[in-house]
Amino acid sequence: MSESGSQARLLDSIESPADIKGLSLSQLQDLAEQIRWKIIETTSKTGGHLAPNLGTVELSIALHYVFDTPEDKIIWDVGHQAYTHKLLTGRRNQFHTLRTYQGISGFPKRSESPYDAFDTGHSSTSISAGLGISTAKCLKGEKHKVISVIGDGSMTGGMAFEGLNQAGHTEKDLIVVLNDNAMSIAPNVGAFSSFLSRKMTGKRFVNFKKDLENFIKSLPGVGENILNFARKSEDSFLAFFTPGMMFEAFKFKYVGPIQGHRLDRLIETFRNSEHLEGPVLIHVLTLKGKGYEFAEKDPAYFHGVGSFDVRTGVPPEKKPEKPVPSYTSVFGKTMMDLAAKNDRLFAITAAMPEGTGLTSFSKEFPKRFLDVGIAEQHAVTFAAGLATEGFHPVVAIYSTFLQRAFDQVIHDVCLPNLPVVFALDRGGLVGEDGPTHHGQFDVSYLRSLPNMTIMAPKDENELRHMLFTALNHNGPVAIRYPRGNGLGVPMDKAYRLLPMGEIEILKEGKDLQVLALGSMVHPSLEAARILEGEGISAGILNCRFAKPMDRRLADIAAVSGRLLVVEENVRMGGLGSGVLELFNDMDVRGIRVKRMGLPDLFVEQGPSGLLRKNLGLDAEGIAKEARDLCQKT
Ligand SMILES: Cc1ncc(C[n+]2csc(CCOP(=O)(O)OP(=O)(O)O)c2C)c(N)n1
Repeated sequence: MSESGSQARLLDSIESPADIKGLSLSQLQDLAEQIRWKIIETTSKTGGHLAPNLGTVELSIALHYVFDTPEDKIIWDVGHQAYTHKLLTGRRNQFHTLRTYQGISGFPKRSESPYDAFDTGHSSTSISAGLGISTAKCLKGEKHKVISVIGDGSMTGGMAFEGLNQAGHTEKDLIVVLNDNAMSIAPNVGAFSSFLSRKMTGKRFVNFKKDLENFIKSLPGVGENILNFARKSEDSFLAFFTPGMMFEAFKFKYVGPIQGHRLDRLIETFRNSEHLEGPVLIHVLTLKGKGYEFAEKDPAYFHGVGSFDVRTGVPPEKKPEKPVPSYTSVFGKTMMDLAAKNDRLFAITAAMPEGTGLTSFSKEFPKRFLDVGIAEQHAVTFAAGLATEGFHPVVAIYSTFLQRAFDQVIHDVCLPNLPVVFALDRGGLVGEDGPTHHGQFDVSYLRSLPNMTIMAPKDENELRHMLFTALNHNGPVAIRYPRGNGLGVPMDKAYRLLPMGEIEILKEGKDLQVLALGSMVHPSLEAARILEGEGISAGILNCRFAKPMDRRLADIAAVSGRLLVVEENVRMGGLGSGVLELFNDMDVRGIRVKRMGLPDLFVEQGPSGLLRKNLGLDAEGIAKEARDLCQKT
């Protein structure tokens, strides 16, 4: 595809959805092409959720064409597919700043625009939020429409069904648009997905159909008529008896499936739905990556990408001095290695096989791997069930998404003290996805749980030993590690059991001790080198375990009487708080403790390195705090 100069003018004239209301169908189609191009061009520089957005161009145009936003509310589930919505709602001129530091967000944000009805980033929330908005509007006597747009992947989250269940019960006005592209990030999974995409072929479907036909035939009076109607074509039979049936059971009026790249069909359907009362579900079929051949061919890769060359779809060539593996890939390889020796090891992901490094594992050990869909709560309790039968499940999950399963971690894993390992990828700042995705809180939210052990490796080699240690421990363990590449350290051949709860002393020091957790260990070592040049002798302690804590810490820190605690987690309730609690419980006196970590706010988006620097969580920042601590005491 390419963009001509005359085409560019149409998009350039759109300041708000009002500007598209008077356009003809062919102008709207031109606009769709221009928007596609703009999204490809921009994400090729900024990175972003390319494939999901290419699939929702026509859908977004049609919604804004028919409905009167911002009074009518559109809630985008996850919100990773809302770029067209952003372009149509006054953010065209800032679009080049997408996902950049201080630029516009990659997700809807109420503080960014009155057209963003709800802040999103985590999945499966749009039906509940839409229902809340609809209920409020009803109480206020307002008649505006509420539209929740949710993908088939996000529909696998239990919360979506909780919303459907309530919507059907209260019969509130709500339009749910199901954007069905048969993909989550990876191909969608589960029985619901088969239902939607009509994979009910072969023996199972034939049997199902036969049983259904016999049943319908037996209905006195009406059976034969229904059957004739349903038999008109195989297609209508399927449409009649599969997705529609299921949503109608939830008391939704089902409309569809609609071709999601046909603007005329979408517009007509949305117009008709405006007059329907109660909950309505419009089933729209789209193609993930539509219009960009590389994304159409590999929608999983282009789900969320870094920068790439538009002509080839390939990322710019970076020539590393030596290849450094990511923490994610080291985790994935270690899992394969350990699974080969331990037939009780079982790996679980919630719709992120690639993101958590488990794709190869899933191929090598298909019976001991499960992608549960976007269902973190289920993943945790499913793991707990496995553990009760002597298995050793590893739930590989991003730190930010485990938040959703907090009660399951407490009630189903920690309370019965089951040996479930949580591999928390992306612990700490994640960069351009911003506050919805930073792993800011895990140490705080896990530290208070009885039986829980929390580890954080200083490098990718230690991650391997931690996983090995965790799998030899008879209780819950969380290992949190950062997004991105490791440090390129040599990898030990043999696995080692790390002494539980023990600090590793990396460097002795007489002026102060720095207790660093995970990603903060190496910047602390660097800080020690800076300080050395100034005549300050800093001891560096690799904390390794945020829980249990090493009671020897009091003696180690007593050497200098100064302890600086550094972590990439919120200070509140984090490792530093743990140290203060420990010292208080032990009645330790005479040690000045200073805490460094993330502040008590949601950290913005931007390159992680820059964000850390701004927050003082780099070598310079640590050295500065160390200096202050030495001067003040
Ligand atoms: C609670 C939660 N878990 C995981 C994710 C990561 N995630 C973002 S988008 C996505 C897939 C969504 O699939 P779908 O709703 O079908 O949208 P599509 O990308 O296919 O358009 C996943 C798993 C998330 N955002 N929230």
